[in-house]
Amino acid sequence: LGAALLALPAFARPASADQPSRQLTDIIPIPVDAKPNPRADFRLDPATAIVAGRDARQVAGYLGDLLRPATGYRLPVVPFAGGSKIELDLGPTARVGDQGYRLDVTRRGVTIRANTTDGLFAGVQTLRQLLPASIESKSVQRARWVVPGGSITDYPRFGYRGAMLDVARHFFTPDQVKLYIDQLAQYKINRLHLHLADDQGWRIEIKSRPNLAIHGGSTEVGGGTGGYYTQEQYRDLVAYAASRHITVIPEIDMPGHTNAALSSYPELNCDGVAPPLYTGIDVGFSSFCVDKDITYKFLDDVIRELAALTPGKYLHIGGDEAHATTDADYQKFMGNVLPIVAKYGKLAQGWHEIAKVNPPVSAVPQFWDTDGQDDATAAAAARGNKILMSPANKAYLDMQYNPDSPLGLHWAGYVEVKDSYDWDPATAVQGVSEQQVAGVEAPLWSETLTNSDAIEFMAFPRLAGIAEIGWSPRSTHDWDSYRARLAGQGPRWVAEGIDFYRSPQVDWK
Ligand code: TNX
Repeated sequence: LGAALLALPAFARPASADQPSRQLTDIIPIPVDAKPNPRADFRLDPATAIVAGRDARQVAGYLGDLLRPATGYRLPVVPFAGGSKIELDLGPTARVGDQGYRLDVTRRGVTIRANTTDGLFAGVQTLRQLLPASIESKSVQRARWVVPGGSITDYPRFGYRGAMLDVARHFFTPDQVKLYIDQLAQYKINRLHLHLADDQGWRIEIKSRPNLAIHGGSTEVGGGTGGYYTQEQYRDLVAYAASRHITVIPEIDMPGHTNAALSSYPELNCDGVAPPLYTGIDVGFSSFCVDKDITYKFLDDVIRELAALTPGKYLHIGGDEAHATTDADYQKFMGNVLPIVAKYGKLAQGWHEIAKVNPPVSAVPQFWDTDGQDDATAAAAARGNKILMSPANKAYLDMQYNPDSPLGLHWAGYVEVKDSYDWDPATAVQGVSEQQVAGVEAPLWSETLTNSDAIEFMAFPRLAGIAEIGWSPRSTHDWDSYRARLAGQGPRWVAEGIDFYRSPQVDWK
């Protein structure tokens, strides 16, 4: 009987245990182009090797580390192999640009091709999702590790697909940040914006201004002991992110959101008196002293040290909710600070309020409002600035899902899974079209969040939707398709230990 069945064409055979548990398009973000070939499924076996040249070895090592725990296979990384293999091939690849990849699955193996290691890494994330969910398990699983046959050609809609973590309102340890980095990477997020300073805490060691971390980092919302990253820890975090093909963008918020700094150095205050540390959650009450030269000497020190720690091109200078700074002072302040950023070889990112000061066209205003309208942002786009999209009522991961959500805020409304998926960056802000959009970012503010479970509950599932909006073509946008694919992520998150929100809008598997 077995032989007779095998004589039938594949589509006529009954579902065999070797059939893949997934379709080629059953992934998030959904790929640009997929051509299934049901006769070309590939099954990983104990003899499969990972083939990579020297330039691809880092990604190959990451892939091996990903697949070994659940399969229990050796999966050696080798320069050549004749038999069953997953091959990472760095070289000229048509259509996919500098972040995309091509993935081919045949009976004999999987090949991922890309122009860059970023592209190979993105392809690895796709391969990961094409395997059964139990691949995410940290212990050996009995499963048939079948990858569906066919080809994928895939590349992102936007170059910038980010997440922000607020480590100022509550401090998160380097290990907690690394865990989040690993979670982000699987959805092809390639920027991590770290909100390193706010009224409640200063979280990065500045050697020329030690009291910022020692005093300014000594508490957090609710009065806990806070914390900060030494420069060594911070460099290690940046390197860890880079190993996941994620660039860190550090933010020092200014001129508002600065109570922790003002409390650390009395001379930064116009009246020379340091305010006490702050552990509440109000915004808009603090400001650097715009008229004092010492303010800019201080910021020169901070920006110089931060720039030296930052391999990425951008520093984020905040600029939001400066309610305690007059408009004229805001103009003057940013007029002094933007040249300091340039002096240390960096480009500026800022919240969209910086659009008011007519910043250089290289500066990236980050739109966070809820009404899709800001004349200064539209004017900046018209002058040539790229705009980063983080509309709070769509992209803010710290908004409650509904009135019963145990964590989060709701000043921008309740944001259910469908709300966070239901928008288009190209029409999110009046006067800012597709070509003027740098990308998308999902900020996670931490007034109400104190640990990784809380981060996960707010980020998952909404982060996956923001990632898809940033990566997949507009033409693929479809709630029913997304919702079905999202359901399939549930078992993966369970296997990974991610404590996600089981939204009633999704029929979880
Ligand atoms: C507004 S939106 C802020 C943050 C808060 C957040 C809470 C923006 C740029 N600033 O200071 O943490 O709301 O959702």
